[in-house]
Formats: sequence, C-alpha cells, structure tokens
Amino acid sequence: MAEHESLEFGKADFVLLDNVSLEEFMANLKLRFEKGRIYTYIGEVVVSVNPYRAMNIYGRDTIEQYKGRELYERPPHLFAIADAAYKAMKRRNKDTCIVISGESGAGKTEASKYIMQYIAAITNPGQRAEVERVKNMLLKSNCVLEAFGNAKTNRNDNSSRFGKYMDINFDFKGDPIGGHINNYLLEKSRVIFQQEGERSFHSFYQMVKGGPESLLRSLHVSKDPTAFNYIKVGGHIKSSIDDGADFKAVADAMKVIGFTADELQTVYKVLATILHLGNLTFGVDGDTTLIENSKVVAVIGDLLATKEENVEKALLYRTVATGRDVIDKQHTAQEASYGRDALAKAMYERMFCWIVGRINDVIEVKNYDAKVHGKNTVIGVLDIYGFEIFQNNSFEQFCINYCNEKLQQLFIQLVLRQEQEEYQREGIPWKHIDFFNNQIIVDLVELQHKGIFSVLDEACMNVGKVTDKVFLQGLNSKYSVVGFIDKNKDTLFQDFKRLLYNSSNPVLKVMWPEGKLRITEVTKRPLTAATLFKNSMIALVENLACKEPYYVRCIKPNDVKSPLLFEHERCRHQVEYLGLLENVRVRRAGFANRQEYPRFLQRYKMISEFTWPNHDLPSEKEAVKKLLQGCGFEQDVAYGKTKVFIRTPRTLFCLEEQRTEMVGRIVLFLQKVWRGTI
Ligand code: AD9
Ligand code: MG
Repeated sequence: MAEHESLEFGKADFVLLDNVSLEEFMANLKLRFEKGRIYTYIGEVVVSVNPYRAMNIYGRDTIEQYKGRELYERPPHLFAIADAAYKAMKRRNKDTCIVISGESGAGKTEASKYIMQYIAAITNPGQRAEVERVKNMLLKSNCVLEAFGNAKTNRNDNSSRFGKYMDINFDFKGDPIGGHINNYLLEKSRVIFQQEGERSFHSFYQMVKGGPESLLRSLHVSKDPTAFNYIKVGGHIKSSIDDGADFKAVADAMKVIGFTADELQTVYKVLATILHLGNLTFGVDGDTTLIENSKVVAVIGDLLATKEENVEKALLYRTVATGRDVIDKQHTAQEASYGRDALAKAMYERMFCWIVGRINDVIEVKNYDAKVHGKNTVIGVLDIYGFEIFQNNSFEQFCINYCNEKLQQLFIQLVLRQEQEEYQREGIPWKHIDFFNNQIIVDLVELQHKGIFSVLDEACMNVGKVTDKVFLQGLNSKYSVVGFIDKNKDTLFQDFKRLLYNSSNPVLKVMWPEGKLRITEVTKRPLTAATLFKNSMIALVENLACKEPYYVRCIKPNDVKSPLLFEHERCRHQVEYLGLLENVRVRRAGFANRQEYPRFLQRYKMISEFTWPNHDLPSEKEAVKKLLQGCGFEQDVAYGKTKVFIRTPRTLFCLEEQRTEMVGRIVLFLQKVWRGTI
C-alpha cells in the first residue's frame, strides 16, 4: 500500500481530514512529525516541519521516485512540488515560482537548497557541458551567499540576514541555462552589533579561524576573534558550525565561480578593514578630536591601498558645502564613532552586493535567441528571512516582518484567485470562503502618507527637529524605535565614498562609483532605506504575482532545535498565522481533488468493466463519466472541461481502495498465467 493510504502516518493531505478543525489539523501534523513524515500537503501546498535531524530522503533514489510523477502518486515531498513547478513550466511554457515561507529557523533555506538540487538532478540528460557549468554555479552560489549573508541568531544558527530571490532560466529543452539573484536588504547593523548570544556574519569568523597564517599576517589579523570588538559583542563566538572548514569551502566555491585572486584578496581586505575599524577609538584634546590608536589607521590605509593621512582625515573631518564654499568640518568624538560604524556597515553591504553582482555576471543567460530556440522560461525560488521577534526588535525586524506580511498577502490573493480561476476555467460554480485578510497590516506599514514608512520618512526629512522619541509618539508600537531614524536615513559621509573610490585597488574602486562625485554634486535627499525596501518588496510581489506560484509553508516545531519535541502552542500559532486551516477550507469548499481525464483514466481504468482494458467511448471525459457512474460516485463529482473534480476525500479513498484490490487481483492472475496454472 502506498504511504499516503496508510493511516499509521496520519493523513498525507490535510484536505483528507474528517473534520477541518484546528484540533484535528494539529493532531495530524504532530502524528506525522513524530513518525518522521515531515511533509504534508494541502492540495498543492507543501507544509513542512523542521525535523532538526538528518533525514535520509534527499538522495538520488528518492529523486528518481519523484521525477516526472504527479503530486499525489508519491508521499508528500519538496521534490514533488519542485517537479510540479518544473513540469508546469516545461509543458505549458509558463514561468513558475516557488515561494518558501515560515518563521526564522523553520527550514526555508534548507528547503530552497533541496529544491535547487532536485532541479539540477533531473535536468540536462544530454550532459551538455554549458548546462552542467551553469548548474554547478547555481549550486555553488548558495555556499558563498550564506557565508556573507547568514549569521547565528538566537533563533537559528544559520539565519539568513538577507532576502533572496533566484530566477533559474531554462531553454526550450527544459535545461537550466542561467539565472539571476536578487538580494534584499542585508541586515548590516549586525556588522557592528549583535545581541547577546548572537554572532556577526559567518565570513568574519571563517576568515579569522580558517585563513592561512600568511594571509592573516598580511591583514594584521590575529587568530583570536575576541581581539575584535565588532565581532565579539554577542559574546558567542563558538557555534555549531566549523568556521575553519567553511573558510576553505567558500574560498574554493568562489574560485570555481570565477572570482579572481585579486578579488578574493580584496574581499579579505575589506573584512579585515572592518575588524580594525571596530577597534578604533576616538578621544579629545582641547578642541581637537583625535584617534587614540593611530597604528590601526596605518594598517587600514595599507589594506585599502590609500594613504594613512587620507584615512585619518575621512574619519575625523567632513567636507561640507556652505553656499559656494567648501570647508572641512571637524567631527566630535561621537560623530567620528558614528562615521566609523557607518563606514564599516556600508563597506560590508557594498561588498555583499558586489559579490551577488559578480555571481550574476557568470550565471546570466547570454546570447539566448528566442526566435531560434523558443521561449526562455523561468522558475523563481524565493527564500527570505523569516518572521522574527527578539527581546529587542528594531528597524531590521520591522522590515523583515513587513516583508513576511507582504508575502502572506500574496499567498491569500493567489490561493483564492487560483481556486476561483480554476473553477471558472473549468465551468464549475464557486463558493466564497472567508480569510483573515492581513491587507490592513500591509497598509499600516506601506500606505502613502499614512503608513508607518511614510511617517518615518517624514521624520527623517525634518532634520534636527524630529528625534526617535518624536517618531515613537506618532507610532506607539511595541518596537524599540532606537535608531530607526538613523537606520532609515542611512547616511554615509561622502568623504568615505571618495576615500574608497580613490583607492589604488581597482576592485575596491569598482564598489564605490559614486565616490567620484564632488560634495556639491551629491543628492541632498537620497531615498531612505525604508522607501528603497518598500519599493523592492512591491516589485518582488509584482514579479511573483505574474508567475504560477507553488508554496512551501515551513513550521518550526520547537525553540530548542530538538528533533523530538513538538511544542503544541508554538506550532498552533504558526498554523494560524500562516492561514493553513483556511487554506484547507478553501481547498475543500469546492473539490478536494482534481485530475485531468487521461491521468484519471490511466490510474483507475481497471476498476470498471467499461474502461478495462480499453474503452470504446467517444472521449476520455465520457469514459471517466461512465466509470464513476458505474461505481456510484456520480453525486460526488463534477466534470470540468479538462478535469474531473472530486468533492470528498472519501470518494478518492474508495477509488484508491478498489484500485489496490484490482491491482492485487490482476497481479495474482498474471502470476497464475506465468506459472501455467491457468
Ligand atoms: V531564517 O528565516 O533564514 O532565520 P530558515 O531559513 O527558515 O531560517 P534554515 O533553513 O536555516 O531556516 O533551517 C534552520 C536549521 O534547521 C538548519 O540549519 C538545519 O539544522 C535544520 N533543518 C532545516 N530543515 C531541515 C531538513 N529538511 N533536514 C534536516 C533541517 N535539518
Ligand atoms: Mg534562511
């Protein structure tokens, strides 16, 4: 018996529940988790519970089981949905996307990697070298992006601190020919500060722990991470990760992707510069602000390939334009510290974006001629930072959680829309189901003039007059607003940009093109961080909305990373805010199952004398009708244009049971024939 027919493991699809109640839903989720069945469907949506242990379900043999199969033919799996997205793209020439959501630590990033591995494994049967190259790059990029964009948080030892949307492009044969990565708002404040128990980005510890002696010596970096203020704030330098081994893996991956030796060196120099910046301290002597440990400045000058005095000047002075005059204004010690931190954050963020850009350079589709080869189609995979609430929540959490609300909104719209469209297309009447619509939350954040982002932007425009406190009066939320205004304004003095642009290291220079602007040419009011983020989210959602979406909804079973513990309350909460129960209801309100006529017939034709072994009816639709009438299911089904719709799961069960029985009989019969007893 197939796994999804056995009750021992619970219901493989939540639409098969006898009653759609929260209790039954939770009981099924728990039972399956405890039986090691971490995936369950809601129709075509995969619900996944993080197993927190290595599962033997991602190997080559499993891949083979799912290749080319329909969703319901095998136990629920990420591979099945990856295959569905792939088939839809290939068969119908449609762009599809796989949206992976869930809170921090729920398993999104792992899921996205398994999905990519699956797609890589089932494509390019002809072993074309160029396709193999592209696949290799796509897979290798994960390890690099995680090194620079992930960090240990109190929620997840390998938490994505940026949002990632990756397009994989396919040619007319269905083989990957390239891709493109969009990254969203890196949490750069982590470069200078981490909460208790957290770490900065992996890349720093990897270099300090795994970098060869000669490299570290040239960077003036000791092997002891506690020597650097910026990366020891969280107090937890150790993690479950082997930083030393990862250093080598990342360096190798970067080389394979095509980063040159100079580029790699520059990356290390930027990391080292940031570490040294964090150790700089400022003091005052009378009216003069000074750097207390000037040796560090010399090291930074060396690393940035610029003169020591230029570094010092950029740290202590700011060029300001007053009318037609340009003067050097000295910072206070506090301003200088602010500038130093801003520089460290900006250098890291800029390098991260540059790394993404370099990866894009090598994976981008080149010279694809649609006229010759047909449409170039796309599967998008979205893996964002999950919803998170910490002891202290700041601007970053606000943006991250807004992003999650925005995606939930898309889910609501698309799941409803898809159902409606399917029924309309197939000519079947549709009954409306209510959802909790989180549009009000999204509006609260992003609405023009009234939304929180607008209030924040307004606060930022009124330089001097409005402080974080005033902003809070207008906002009155439970977020800690400390730093909201600074983070939103995201100022980096032009002096620093010029410093980096003028470096004689060409790789560094490339990262800072705007450094060539003179102070009088600099835009006075650049777009704020919140506005940029909001715009990128709106663009992302528009992009996803025009593709055929597939969903993976990840659930985190407990807060202690245990493979055994299913914390009921924590899980219930996630089931509720992901709207999973409503999802089941929508799916059931109409028809729990639908299948195209030919497929249906192929699977069940042995249970009816009218269709076994062949039918003589004018169409497959007519044959399916005759079959279902014969079995007495007429009341429970509807006939669409291309698909048969089955209302209750029980009918499907009965069909499956009859099929199993018939298959058994047929096998027995054949055995007898072979043995010559008939
Ligand atoms: V965040 O929003 O980026 O903070 P994610 O991405 O949802 O978060 P992630 O995929 O990083 O979570 O999973 C967290 C950890 O759970 C992993 O490092 C693994 O240790 C563990 N995990 C997740 N999925 C699986 C799995 N399918 N099999 C085994 C898993 N372990
Ligand atoms: Mg992640």
